[in-house]
Amino acid sequence: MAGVLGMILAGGEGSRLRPLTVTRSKPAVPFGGSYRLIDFALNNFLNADLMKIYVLTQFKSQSLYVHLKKGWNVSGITGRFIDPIPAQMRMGKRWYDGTADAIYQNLRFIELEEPEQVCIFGSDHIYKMDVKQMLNFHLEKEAALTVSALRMPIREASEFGVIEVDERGCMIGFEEKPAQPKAIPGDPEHALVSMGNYIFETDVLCRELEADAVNEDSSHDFGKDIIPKLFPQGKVYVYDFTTNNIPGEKSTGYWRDVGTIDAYWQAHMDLLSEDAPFSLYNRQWQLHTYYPPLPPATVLDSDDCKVDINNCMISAGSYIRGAKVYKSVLGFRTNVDHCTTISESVILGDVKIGAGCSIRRAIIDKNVQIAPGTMIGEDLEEDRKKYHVSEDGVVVIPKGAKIGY
Ligand code: ADQ
Ligand code: ADP
Repeated sequence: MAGVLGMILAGGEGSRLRPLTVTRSKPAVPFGGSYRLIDFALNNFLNADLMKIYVLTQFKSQSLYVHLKKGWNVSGITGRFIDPIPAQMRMGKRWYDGTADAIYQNLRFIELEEPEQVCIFGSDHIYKMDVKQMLNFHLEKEAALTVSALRMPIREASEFGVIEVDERGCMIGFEEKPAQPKAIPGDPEHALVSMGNYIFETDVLCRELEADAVNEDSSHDFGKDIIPKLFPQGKVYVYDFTTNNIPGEKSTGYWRDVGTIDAYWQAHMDLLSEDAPFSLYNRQWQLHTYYPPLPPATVLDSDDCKVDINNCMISAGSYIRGAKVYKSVLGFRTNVDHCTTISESVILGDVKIGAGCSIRRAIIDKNVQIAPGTMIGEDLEEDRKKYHVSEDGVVVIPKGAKIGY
């Protein structure tokens, strides 16, 4: 992987994930108790031994910076780096337009590294992919660009780039977020969609970005502009994600776009489901992250309530006394007091929940304090007056809120 450079697009605003993205960019959103969304993309590179990575940030990047500095610092090891690049207005007084412009404004860093291939990956999905296998496919095909893809139910495909492919895996059609997605031939229920991960030959990338930059009709986006222009030249190939093998696992093709509150909540419930399609426990594919210096979680009875916990993930530093917690993910330093019941909820951490509360189908952001006796998720009509409630009825308590005080 010596001649390969990784560029991670981590500037996503994540407007559909509000209020979780009010203070932080989407890749910095905590996930699964101890991780942040960007960790999954970074681990895909780390586990493939690709360790020259630039992380391109734009919106509200401070907590992402802190996470990278504390958890992903590889400085001092020759030939390895994970360096955040802030948006610096190198090409004039403007932020990045689209994703292609984000790379174009940083072409200088690619030129300095002189890689043969550049892997441009998004950072807001939950999945495991051995990037080396995708690179081998790219090299075998002698592709100019390889795009990874998977089958998606056709009713959801309008949110993605929809691909047509020939029997050799060569791309013969591409439409970014079409209103009427084309089905896979012989499979009317599914479309083949782009995962937003690209491996480019460096010379092709530089050539296409230079040409795109002076095209006034372009929105400077890979999906909208670069791929539609490049694929008719016959050198863009499509990598079937379901052929990617993760050591120690059967391929499930698990890939989740957690772009909405409901998808984010559901991906957590997936972690807790029987026969979970996404495992955090594979020792052959360790999921690295920043882990704060905290004691193990403590769970104990109180004088008046027996603690009862089932099907939960509880992060370090948590303290649960006499509470009942079911099918929930609790982040670092979650403190739950006696006679409180929590179910089907996601707690991001640094949260204090008083005694006698009832919390159902909720997402509770960091630094929240909930007063004793508070009900959340019991009466959605009431909750809607005070909190953000998703389409599927998940209540979200924003970062730093003091509820019931
Ligand atoms: P979108 O889901 O619309 O489509 P987009 O908003 O372009 O994705 O974001 C892609 C990645 O780039 C994300 O990781 C995001 O955080 C990051 N990003 C967005 N704007 C950025 C900016 N200005 N600077 C830096 N990073 C930025 C894309 C493709 C589709 C494909 C889906 C898969 O265009 O074809 O199907 O991803 O989710
Ligand atoms: P997160 O909620 O994403 O975990 P933290 O509370 O851990 O964020 O903060 C991480 C870093 O981001 C800290 O350095 C903090 O000072 C900074 N930070 C948090 N919120 C904001 C904000 N609204 N504006 C600027 N910096 C912030």
